[in-house]
This record gives sequence, structure tokens and C-alpha cells, in this order.
Amino acid sequence: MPTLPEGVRHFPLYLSPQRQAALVDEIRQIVQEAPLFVPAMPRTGKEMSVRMTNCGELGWVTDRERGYRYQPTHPVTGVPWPPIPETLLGIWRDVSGHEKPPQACLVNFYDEKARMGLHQDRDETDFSAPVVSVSLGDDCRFRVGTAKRGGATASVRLASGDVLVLGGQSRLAYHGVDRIYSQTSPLLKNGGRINLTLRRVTA
Ligand code: MD3
Ligand code: FE
Repeated sequence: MPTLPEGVRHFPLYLSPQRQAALVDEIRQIVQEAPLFVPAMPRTGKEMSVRMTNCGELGWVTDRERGYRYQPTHPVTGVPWPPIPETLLGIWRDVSGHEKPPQACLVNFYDEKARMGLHQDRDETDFSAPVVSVSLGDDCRFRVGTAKRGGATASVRLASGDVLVLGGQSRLAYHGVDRIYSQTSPLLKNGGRINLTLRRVTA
């Protein structure tokens, strides 16, 4: 598939390097209040390679016992998630085309070995809102297909400062991160990639 599926909009270098650095500082503060946790697959308990945390009124979590879900508190500390930084609320206002603000911001951290297999995001109950994604740090190869498993997929290389909006047809598309291109960005001192996804969860 040469072009991106319907409903996917890619804004390369939406954030200047200076705005990226400011956003990383805000994410560091969030990680201090809400430490990265190791997500585990439902039932099997197999650990994912990505480390996660959240900000916003709801956060996405998963563990062996209770599976995928949104909840208002950190799964390890029990403390409410910190608020979504104004910078991210502004990006949502500018690109989402949705009147209501995001309720959840999932923070994914990838080291050079981390991957995310093809999956659908369907733990939300409101699919009318898009998902807005912000990439920081090392480049990755992002893959996106259709709403049916096994359909054609397209790949796009995402770089630091890129914003992706997943709406319409693409909201239920299978997608994943095939690989991280290590040492492609100077933004994070110890390397790796951060992805932020802003979402509406409830209607
Ligand atoms: C396409 N994150 O957190 S962001 C996820 O780079 C997730 O960390 C990836 O998939 C990452 O669930 C991809 C881009 C993205 C986010 C949500 C989507 C693409 C999407 C929802 C529907 C379709
Ligand atoms: Fe996803």
C-alpha cells in the first residue's frame, strides 16, 4: 500500500526541536509522579517490551488478572494520574477536529529493542473521536492496516516531533511498531522513543 489508509493524517516535524525538548521535560515530571510500569498481557501475563505510564483523568493499563482497561489511578502506586500538560491539550485542539478535550494520554517508552505487535485500540467506548499521537526521540517504523485482521498494511517512518491523527476509517485499523531506529535522534540523552497518544475514552 503506497499511501496511508483513509483517515490517517501525518504531520512531519509538527513540533520544533525546541518544543520537543520542552515536552520531554514535562514528560519527565509526569514519570516522576507516575512511574513507568511494565504492562502484561491478559491471562498469559507475558510482559510487553514497552514501558508505560499515563496522564489525564483516565489511564490505560493491563495486567494478567484484570486485562486491558482504563482506570483513574496508577496500577502500582494507586495515585491519580497527573493532568495532561497544556502543550498536549493545545495540539489536540489544533489537529483533532473534536470539540471535547482528551481524557487520557498514554505514554509509551521504547528502548532500542522494544516493539508493539499489530493490534486494534478498542478499549474506548467512543470511537467518534480520533486518536492523536506525538512521537519523540528515535525514529520508528510504524505499520497501519485496515479494520480487518490480515488486510493490506502501509509503513511509515515516524520521527521526533511528528504528529499522527487517526480518525474515521483508521480509528479501528490494526497498527503497530515494527522497530526502533536507534541513535537517530539527539533528543533523549539515553536514546529510545516516547510516544504519546491522546484519546477520548467515554462518549
Ligand atoms: C491507529 N501506540 O498506544 S501510535 C498504542 O507508537 C499504540 O506507541 C503506537 O499503538 C506507538 O495503542 C502507535 C499511533 C497510533 C495510535 C493509536 C491508533 C495509531 C493508531 C489507533 C487506531 C489506529
Ligand atoms: Fe494502538
